[in-house]
This record gives sequence, C-alpha cells and structure tokens, in this order.
Amino acid sequence: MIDLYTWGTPNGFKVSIMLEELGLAYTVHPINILDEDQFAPDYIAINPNAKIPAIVDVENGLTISESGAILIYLAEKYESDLLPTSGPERYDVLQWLMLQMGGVGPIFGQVHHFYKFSKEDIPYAKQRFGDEMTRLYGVLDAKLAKTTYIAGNSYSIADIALYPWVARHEWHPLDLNEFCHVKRWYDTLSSRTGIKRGMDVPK
Ligand SMILES: N[C@@H](CCC(=O)N[C@@H](CS)C(=O)NCC(=O)O)C(=O)O
Repeated sequence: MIDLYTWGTPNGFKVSIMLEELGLAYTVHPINILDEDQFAPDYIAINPNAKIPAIVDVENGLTISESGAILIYLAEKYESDLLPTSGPERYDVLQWLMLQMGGVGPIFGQVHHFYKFSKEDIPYAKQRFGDEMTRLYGVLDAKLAKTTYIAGNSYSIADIALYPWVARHEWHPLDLNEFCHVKRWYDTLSSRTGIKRGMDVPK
C-alpha cells in the first residue's frame, strides 16, 4: 500500500497516473497547496522541500519526494515495463524523464504563473518563458514525429511525466494543432484508463 500526498497539479498527476497504470492500491492524502498545507510541520517531515507530490511506501516505511524519483521507484519496485531495466532503452526513458523534470516542468510552470496566476502583467517574463515553452514543444514534436512515444516505441514513465503538463495546453500561448505529433501523442494517451483516472486525483 502506498500513501500518496498530492494535489490537483501536473506534478501530482504524474504519480496518481503511475499508481493507476500499475493498478496499485493507494491512499490519497490531499495537501491543499492553496491553503499552504505543504508548510505544515507534519508534511515537512515527509518532504522537507514543502512541495507535492510525495509518497510513503507503507510496506517498508520509505518516504520519497520529487515526482521523477517516485516514478523510478515505483517502476523498479513493481518491475514494470514502464522503465526498462537495462540497455539503451533505459537511458532513452531516463533522458526524456530528466528533460521533463529539468526543462518542461520548470518552464511550463513559469508560463502558468506569468500567464494565469500573476497579479502583475510582466511582458518580459511572458515572452521569455513563452518562447522557451514554444521551443520545447518543437523539441517534443520533432521527437514524436519519429517515435510513437516520447522515449521510443513503448509507453514509459517519461510519457507519464510529460502528459499532465501538455494537458494544460489551453493555458499555453500556442495552438496545440500546430504541433501535430504532440497532438497525436496527447490524443492517444488521453484515451488510456490509467491517465483518465490519475488525472482525477484528488477527487
Ligand atoms: N520538482 C518537484 C516539483 C514539485 C512542485 O513544484 N510542486 C508544486 C505543485 S505542481 C508545489 O507543491 N507547489 C507548492 C509551493 O510551491 O509552495 C517534483 O517534480 O516533484
């Protein structure tokens, strides 16, 4: 059994999608980041960085934060095909997962902030992060023109990490139809039961 500490954001959805794809039983503990639940001492004891998501594996007491690390942990613990165990395919998945963690997540997060949440209109920030977002969509589109999924021809934790960020495309200063390979990938993944269920956590 896994305890999942999460909220309805792209980083949180990555882990709920993974748990659904693996068909695991898990208990959801909503951490309302708008109410600053992430700063409560009980939660800081679980994730000292005060962000969602985090998990506690009740079977062995292991506590893990950082969505990418959680995806790797779950894939390895449950010996899932979502992360190959060796060879070039493993590093294909890891490099696209790291691009999501170090590139797509932080940049898309800034776009969401400056386009949707900031009380101040800051054209420089919108331009800077909007341009980098568009460039990243181009990188994803060029890769998905060549392979069915982002790391190759098998669905993987790299797709799971990316999907919830692209799922916010209506907030993005671009038209998804202009990235037809990303659109094809997005539509395919949107029909998966694990994705649909994971995107609905917490209820
Ligand atoms: N690199 C972290 C990022 C986690 C993160 O930024 N979580 C956001 C929600 S998507 C959060 O908890 N924000 C609350 C805050 O910044 O106070 C991960 O991938 O787990």
